[in-house]
Amino acid sequence: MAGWFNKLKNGLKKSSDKLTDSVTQVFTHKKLDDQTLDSLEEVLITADLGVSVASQIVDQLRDERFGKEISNDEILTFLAQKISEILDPVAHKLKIDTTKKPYVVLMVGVNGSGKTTTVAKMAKQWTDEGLKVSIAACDTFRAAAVEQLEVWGRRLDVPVFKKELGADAAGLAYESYDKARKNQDDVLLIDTAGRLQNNTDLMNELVKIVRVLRKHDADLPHACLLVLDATVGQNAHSQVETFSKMVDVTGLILTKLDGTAKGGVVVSLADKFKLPIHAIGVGESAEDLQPFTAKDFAKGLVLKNE
Ligand SMILES: Nc1nc2c(ncn2[C@@H]2O[C@H](COP(=O)(O)OP(=O)(O)OP(=O)(O)O)[C@@H](O)[C@H]2O)c(=O)[nH]1
Ligand SMILES: [Mg+2]
Repeated sequence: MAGWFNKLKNGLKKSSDKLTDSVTQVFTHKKLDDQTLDSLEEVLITADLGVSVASQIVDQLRDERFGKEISNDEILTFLAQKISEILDPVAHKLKIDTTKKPYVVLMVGVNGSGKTTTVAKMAKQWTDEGLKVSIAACDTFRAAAVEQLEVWGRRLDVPVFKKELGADAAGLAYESYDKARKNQDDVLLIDTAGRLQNNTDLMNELVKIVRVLRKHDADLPHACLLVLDATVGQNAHSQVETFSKMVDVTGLILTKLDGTAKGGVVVSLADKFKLPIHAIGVGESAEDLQPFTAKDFAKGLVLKNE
């Protein structure tokens, strides 16, 4: 766990440096006055925490400490605490109901957000935990996506269901469920093609995948995870809105937190949508996908040293 915290901390370095450096510039042995609070609010908005979170935090700080001296460390500790409180209600590891056989997890998101990589990482982690996993390679647009999953499938000894390029993704999802059920698999992970929010055809295809899966069972998919690339910052909000209109998004996965100064977006997403955040990615290898924990993330985002 200590190893993971360091990895998280290193991954969040860009976000954390940006935030702590700006906070430090605002608070240098100053009494907490209106001007300082305004500057802090601006810093938090610039760090992608969003207007609502920024004003909540500043209001609470005003209530508790207005007119008093406050040190840089105190302010950072206060921030970490408040951020942790906002994140805590949404930090849930995805719980697989192993009575389902298979528990169906549908992965959705815009192009390049990290769906296929995340499918591979989750397949590895669940296989390591002793679960029987299979994968439906329903991105039938890109041969590379299928190949990427087949490499993992061979490595993990996990079946990868596929069809020819250009095949109907919904049909493949439907048949994959049948196969996974016959195999008595614990989990069926369904990868899908990337689709931009404004691509109506592709968005409709996603709706079709869900509709066709539900011919098996109205509860399907058991989880629909929206994979968001944290480097897009506030654009992630419109991705949640658009995808939620088309399918019942049950949870979020945030990737590429290692390559961005926009890690604060996780806090604004948690505050606005209250959707569970199941895991975060801070790198490309399997162990770089980890359950999301509020306290660790808040500390990683705000505090320079443990
Ligand atoms: N640094 C970093 N890179 C990541 C992370 N997750 C995914 N990537 C990289 O992001 C790129 C895109 O990942 P994919 O998994 O192919 O994304 P996708 O959503 O399947 O893309 P499409 O199928 O084209 O929509 C790859 O180069 C991944 O290695 C992460 O947490 N950190
Ligand atoms: Mg993909």
